[in-house]
Amino acid sequence: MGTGSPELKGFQCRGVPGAGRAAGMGPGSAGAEPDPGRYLRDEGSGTFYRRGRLLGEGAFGRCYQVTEVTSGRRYAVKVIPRARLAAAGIGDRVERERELHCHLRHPHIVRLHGHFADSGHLYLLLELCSRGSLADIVRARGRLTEPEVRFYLRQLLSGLRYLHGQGLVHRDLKLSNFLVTERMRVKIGDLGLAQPAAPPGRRWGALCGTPGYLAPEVLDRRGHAEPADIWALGCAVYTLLSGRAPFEAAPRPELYRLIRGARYPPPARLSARARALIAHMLHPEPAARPSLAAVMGHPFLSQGFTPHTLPPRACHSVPIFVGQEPLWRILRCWRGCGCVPVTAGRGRAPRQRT
Ligand code: 9ZP
Repeated sequence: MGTGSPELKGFQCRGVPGAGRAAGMGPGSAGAEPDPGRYLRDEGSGTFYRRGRLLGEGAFGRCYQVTEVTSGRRYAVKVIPRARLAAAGIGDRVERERELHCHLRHPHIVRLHGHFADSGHLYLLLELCSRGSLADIVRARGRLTEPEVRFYLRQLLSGLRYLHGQGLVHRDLKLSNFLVTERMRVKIGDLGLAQPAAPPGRRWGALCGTPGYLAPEVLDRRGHAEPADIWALGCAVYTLLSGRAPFEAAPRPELYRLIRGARYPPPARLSARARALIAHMLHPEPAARPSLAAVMGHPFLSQGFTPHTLPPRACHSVPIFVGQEPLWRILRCWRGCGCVPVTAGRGRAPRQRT
């Protein structure tokens, strides 16, 4: 099969510089091997990439870390076997992701650097976020502190404001799509389901997204617009702060009943502001949910302490904040210049800091 086959029309070097036809090198390049070779080659630009470790598996294929051989630059690559593209809708979905994504540029949206293809696979070359996802962090930590959630949430809101400003709804916001960079910044990834907002009345063929984070109007096919992203973000905030998802019933009908009624277990040990924000974001009526600007201005975000940075250790253990600075910054400053940093008064300290 050549790159000119109909389902691969988007993979012929449109839009993204450096992309083009490619040849998988090594054992994986022979015929329809399921795995890509040890080296990947973008034939269009002649660039070689060394395949590193498997990062995970997605709906369409595997994700690996790769290193561009000459520059040493690292990327995450999504490897999609051509065989999967033949399945109903998959080719279109991948093509849409590529087409939408390659135009997006924002510090809190994962970058799509390019794409290429060889005889067996398509490759999406994505920005590497070396500290994994917020799902990984919550798994390791149990739950996060309110200052940390403010830190991540501000960045996610900024990325989402950009996406919505482009007329796009993400439609699959969840912790495993929130990726953390080496420098502890969070970015929204996986735009495979992103679409222009669908007004009420327009019906979708299939329910898409992650079942536990689907908004009531999405379940009932009453439209899939920006408020559905706010709902999913509310589910993410709940999960970050409490360590469990708000809607978890195993059988689907029961899960959907809980979602429609916005009936979730009251999150334990949260500040009143956090509880109020979650209740507002998880309102069953989409029109009653806050806008992005209203979330940004909510007392949970505007009145609590937000750290400027987080130490990488926060991926594994609770960061200690002394006054309004994380301990590591104070210690670093002590070591460096013998002074204690002056903390900017950014509102009252939160009640919950565990
Ligand atoms: N996770 C284990 C703790 C469970 C990891 O080790 C890990 C490490 C990563 O980088 C070293 C990483 C993800 C998990 N990085 C990363 N993953 C991405 C990604 C960017 N960086 N993406 C960019 N766009 N979409 C995402 C997506 C596909 C490439 N992922 C991952 C989501 C799950 C697996 C890969």
